[in-house]
Amino acid sequence: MDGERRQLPLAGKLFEGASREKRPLAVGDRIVLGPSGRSIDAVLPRSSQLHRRASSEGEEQAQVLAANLTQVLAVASVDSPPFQPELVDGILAAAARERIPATLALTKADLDPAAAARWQQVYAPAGVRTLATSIRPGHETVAALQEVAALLHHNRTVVCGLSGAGKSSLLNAVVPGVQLRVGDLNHIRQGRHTTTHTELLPLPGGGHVLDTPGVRNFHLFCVGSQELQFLFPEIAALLPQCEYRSCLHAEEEHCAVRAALAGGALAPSRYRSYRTMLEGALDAERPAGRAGSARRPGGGRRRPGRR
Ligand SMILES: Nc1nc2c(ncn2[C@@H]2O[C@H](COP(=O)(O)OP(=O)(O)OP(=O)(O)O)[C@@H](O)[C@H]2O)c(=O)[nH]1
Ligand SMILES: [Mg+2]
Ligand SMILES: [Zn+2]
Repeated sequence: MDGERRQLPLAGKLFEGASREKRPLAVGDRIVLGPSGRSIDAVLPRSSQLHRRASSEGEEQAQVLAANLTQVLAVASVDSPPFQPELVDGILAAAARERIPATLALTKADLDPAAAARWQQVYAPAGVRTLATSIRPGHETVAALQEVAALLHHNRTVVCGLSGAGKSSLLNAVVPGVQLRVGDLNHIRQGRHTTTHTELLPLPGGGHVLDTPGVRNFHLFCVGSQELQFLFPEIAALLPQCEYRSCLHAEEEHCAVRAALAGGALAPSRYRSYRTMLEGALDAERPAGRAGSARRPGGGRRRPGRR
């Protein structure tokens, strides 16, 4: 609303009908005002969204963290708190699914530069650009911080990661004129968030960045077991070499993905994340009350010309 802040109620009809979303409106949504201009009448279709499975009980619902994005910046510290591959891989997979380009900022590189370099090697085969950053006075990674600033320019970027990873600190360092509240580590160790709601910040040179409260997990919402591998580009690239066309790279024989893992060409953490997500997807595909009855990995047709 051209920088104007207004608090408006949502029209009742936005709550009607069967929605699989926890809330009808997300940060970054474009809206239509009612005739009086005093309520939100409709939410326009989204060009993209970053969403995860809501942690509520009952029917599976989606929680939309941000809408209408051109970019995702996953933020994970190399230490304090420790790097959590499954969380990062969840964010990257959710972005891949929406075809939103994603970058990974490895923050607090000053605490463990070697770990930052190791994680960069893990994500290079996945086609994910990684930037090792530090904002600690005297240890600033000037070039990488400039790259983050350039990345944000003219984009609509959501910044997402664990609480205490340094998301707000990173934005304070790269966005001129921004002074977001930053947490102290004791506070964070007690499980408290510093950023408590998503903040949509206009950038001086154009574009927006959305600073979000930390997430503890990032489970994908409704991803099919066959679709999942395509959210892990380095795994999908090996599929043509697996014996079975429908290989899920779990227990199947002559699987190129498991061979790459055994040979050290595939990062164990990436494969672990894939398997955890695969189990979740297979569980969701099982008819209720028939545990273990969904199609198990290993079925399906062999490729022509193979034994
Ligand atoms: N050593 C070091 N500490 C950092 C760095 N960046 C951030 N920190 C510290 O990490 C702590 C958490 O930073 P925040 O920016 O509040 O983290 P956040 O990800 O925004 O946390 P939430 O808002 O709770 O999600 C603060 O104590 C920062 O000083 C860094 O590059 N190096
Ligand atoms: Mg924050
Ligand atoms: Zn396979």
